[in-house]
Amino acid sequence: MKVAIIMGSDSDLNVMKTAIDMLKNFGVGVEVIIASAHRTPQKVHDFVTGSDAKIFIAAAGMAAHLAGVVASYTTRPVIGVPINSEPFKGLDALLSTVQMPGGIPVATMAVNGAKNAALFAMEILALQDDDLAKKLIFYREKMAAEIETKNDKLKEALL
Ligand code: RP5
Repeated sequence: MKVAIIMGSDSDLNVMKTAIDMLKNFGVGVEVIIASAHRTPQKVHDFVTGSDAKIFIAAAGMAAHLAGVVASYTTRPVIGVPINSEPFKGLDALLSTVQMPGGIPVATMAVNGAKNAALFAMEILALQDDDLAKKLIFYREKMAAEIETKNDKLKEALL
């Protein structure tokens, strides 16, 4: 297992499924658990300190301290995904995740930024994995080709 995804609640799975699927599609090992910084703090501690994951992705909404707490237990990279929820639409989780005090970094993605969390995790892993680096380059090329196809279709439609 290379990447561990920790979610504060099962209600975060809807967003985080994108990251899980993406990591699996790229052939990266992933473990997923639900553990809350507030509701099950001991579980967060025990999981992080016992895990062999190279990178942690922590997703939480509302007063989203999960990524910061995970980062407090490890010097491995922690990527935070603030989850959109009512009534503040993710701004609460964004600020809770991104505004870390100096010394304990969390690489914070956009609100609901599960896709970029997976990609960023793989970019870190690819520093020591040439096959994964090639897959990421291919992913970018495919994305660029899709944009060109859309551009061509737009031009045709506007002629
Ligand atoms: C956070 O509180 C979770 O990460 C979730 O985004 C939010 C709401 O949790 P539930 O009440 O849906 O379990 O800890």
